[in-house]
Amino acid sequence: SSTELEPYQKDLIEASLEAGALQFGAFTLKSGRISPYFFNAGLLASGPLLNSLATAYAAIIAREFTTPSSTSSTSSSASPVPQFDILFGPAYKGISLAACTALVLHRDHNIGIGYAYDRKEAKDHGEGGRMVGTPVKGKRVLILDDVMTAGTAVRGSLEMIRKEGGEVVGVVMCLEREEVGPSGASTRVEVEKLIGREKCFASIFKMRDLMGWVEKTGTQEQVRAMKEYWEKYGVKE
Ligand code: OMP
Repeated sequence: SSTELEPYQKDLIEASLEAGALQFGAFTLKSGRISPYFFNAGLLASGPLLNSLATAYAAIIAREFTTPSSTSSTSSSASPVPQFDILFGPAYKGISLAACTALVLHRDHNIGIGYAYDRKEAKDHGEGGRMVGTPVKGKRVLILDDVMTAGTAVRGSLEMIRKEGGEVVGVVMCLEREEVGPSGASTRVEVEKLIGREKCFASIFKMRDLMGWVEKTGTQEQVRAMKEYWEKYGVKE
């Protein structure tokens, strides 16, 4: 049932294992669920690892959130037009990821966009406020974060951006765990409804990609634990 991994997905999964960012065992999640795997993007903390990660985010964004340039075909340097103005990377882990991805989008895809992030604690002096970076007011914003499980973090970002007058047009994650929320509905579908757009969610890899990888390279026990978790919390679609 699992599909073949793209080379960039396989590379990132292998690099994550080597860095200890992807682990198999028993982990209690923010949602209280006990998971047989955990992805800690905070451990992808070196120049080469950030390069792999930001390159993968940028490739997904260029594929999913841009429109081909409409300039005349005589222009050979026509670049794709982004469907958003600002990348928003929530504190803390999203900050460096959004910054690096904005840089790679510019350097490798000729896509120039701003980036922004929030403070965990509001500042009451200087420029004040909770947001840092390019102001989101009146702008189209793409949320970029590490992992989505039950969608709590994404909902928080969505609310914050809207409060600041920005329009959220999509979400891009490194890992989509493809789980159901408390209501039993797919978290991704619920988030897409909240945003009000179809197919506005993209990720570098998903639970099912990881499952396929474990089936090929993992132990029988790992495969069993992943399947059991999937039966319990995986989306039914
Ligand atoms: P939700 O807010 O439930 O979507 O969970 C996403 C957050 O959980 C991430 O931003 C992480 O802080 C954390 N998390 C991971 O980093 N890796 C995982 O594999 C699972 C989680 C998690 O706790 O669900």
